Amino acid sequence: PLSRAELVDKLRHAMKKKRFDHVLRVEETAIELAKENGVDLELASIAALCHDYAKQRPDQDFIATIKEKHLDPVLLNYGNAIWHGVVGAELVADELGCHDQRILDAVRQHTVGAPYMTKLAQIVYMADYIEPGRDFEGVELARQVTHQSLAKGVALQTKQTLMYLVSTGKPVYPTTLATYNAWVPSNG
Ligand code: DGI
Ligand code: FE
Ligand code: FE
Ligand code: FE
Repeated sequence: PLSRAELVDKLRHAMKKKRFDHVLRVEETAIELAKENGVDLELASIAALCHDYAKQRPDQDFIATIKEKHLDPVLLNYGNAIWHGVVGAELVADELGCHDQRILDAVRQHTVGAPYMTKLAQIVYMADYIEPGRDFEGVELARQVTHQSLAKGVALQTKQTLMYLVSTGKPVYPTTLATYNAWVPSNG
């Protein structure tokens, strides 16, 4: 497996500086959340660093991967927002040589979540949402809630995301809705 330094070097070349700086802030936040929740710090670091690896890839790379790996064809109805995590995990495995399923699941689930998420996957999902560079309305509440309870943070983000998608008429990926049903009614 790659060392953190090797990984950071690859990431620096895989994305623009603004995205790379976001990735480093997600790592920093993921490590904080890992300390609070008894999760391995190195796993949190590596998963956070990998989460947006594929964000700046052309659509064609994702479309080719969906076809070659016979991933769910429903994916073809979506775009980069869904692909960079769900399909991006395949590129993390193939191109970064990361075959740790715990890390790949966290990358796969970082945008759409999942009905069952490990603590590590919850941490990456939340660190992406509350890292110090985020400044949407309600982010301060999201930070407080997440440091209080990771599960309540997951529920809050999932509910906010679904409300945003519905209010702007954007298509909801089926896993996003399944995440809502699994997390929101029980952690509202
Ligand atoms: O990659 P980042 O910008 O750091 O963050 P992210 O991977 O969490 O992506 C967030 C975006 O993804 C946000 O604009 C909402 C969008 N998104 C999340 N779930 C869905 C979705 N977009 C669509 N169309 N459908 C979804 O189900
Ligand atoms: Fe992302
Ligand atoms: Fe996110
Ligand atoms: Fe991100």
